[in-house]
Amino acid sequence: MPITHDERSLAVSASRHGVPRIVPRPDASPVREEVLHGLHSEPKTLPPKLFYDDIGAALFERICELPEYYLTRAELEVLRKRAGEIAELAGPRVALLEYGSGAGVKIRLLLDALESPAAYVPIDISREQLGRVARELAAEYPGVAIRPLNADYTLPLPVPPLPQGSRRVAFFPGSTIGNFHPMEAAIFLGRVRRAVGRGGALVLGVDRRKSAATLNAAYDDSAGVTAAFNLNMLARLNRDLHAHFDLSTFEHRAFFNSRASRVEMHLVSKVEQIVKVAGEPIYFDKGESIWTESSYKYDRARLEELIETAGFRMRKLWTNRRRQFWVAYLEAV
Ligand code: AVI
Repeated sequence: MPITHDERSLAVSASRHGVPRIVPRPDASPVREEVLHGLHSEPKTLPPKLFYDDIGAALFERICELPEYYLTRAELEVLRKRAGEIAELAGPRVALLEYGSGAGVKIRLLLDALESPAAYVPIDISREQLGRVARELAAEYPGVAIRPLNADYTLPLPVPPLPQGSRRVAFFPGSTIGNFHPMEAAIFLGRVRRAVGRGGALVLGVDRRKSAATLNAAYDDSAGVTAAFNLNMLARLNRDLHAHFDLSTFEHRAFFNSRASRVEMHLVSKVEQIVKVAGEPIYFDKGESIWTESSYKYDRARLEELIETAGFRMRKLWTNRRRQFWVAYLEAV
């Protein structure tokens, strides 16, 4: 699972006899330079895409079921209620592109509601999960061309050829847009805008700004699953990048930064120490942290600003009963 890719490391699938195939990539290890650059920065950082090796992807599935982590349930509530409206807006024979397809739960709601969907392109960095989901969907939806793309979707990527004349509708659920800095979010959505083209659309999930207490609990759950998810990043570096992190000397910390409107996740060193990473010594003060993730929370004004900057127009904005989460239907302008 790469954290960056080039043309060679992109694994584009070919569908043969309806069975999606993922072409093996030559390089599946995290990129040393990006990790070392982050660990030599001030403050120290690691990119959140490193969370999602196979263990991290499984831990994230568990997070989505935690009582404190309301995001997934709130979004599913909206998608279940509005799938028919989304299908009406999208029209027939749509080619769906999902950025970060994960376990493939939400897409089934759209595939079931859409009229004769033509194609589905799941894009994900977790290769094992992508292959499994693509195979399952190919069996369940034999009329839909499944074209999995094993890639880091935060970077520019080539979209595989799709059925002629089909409208492209992108799907970016889960409020993963919140994991981008707002400026990067606009650049990323601008790329999505270009991928869907004129007449295309985007179904976007966005977490709403809310009380610090609710947000802090969602990112520091009582069962410690989010802590395990965060610490797995170091375990992964030990496995894949010959790092020597002693996980018992780091602790998970998550809090809502109200001024920046984001939840921050950090791994804090409990002791002064030097850790060897890919052959290089990294010095940690006691209490020094590695910033592993930001999760920006949007109010209406900020969301509209983001959407407009990226070249979309808001056609519909739905929320769940408890008004925690938005699903937006955006049209490319
Ligand atoms: C994937 N992403 C939207 C999650 C979030 O809420 O920012 C990742 C996550 N991090 C901790 N818990 C969940």
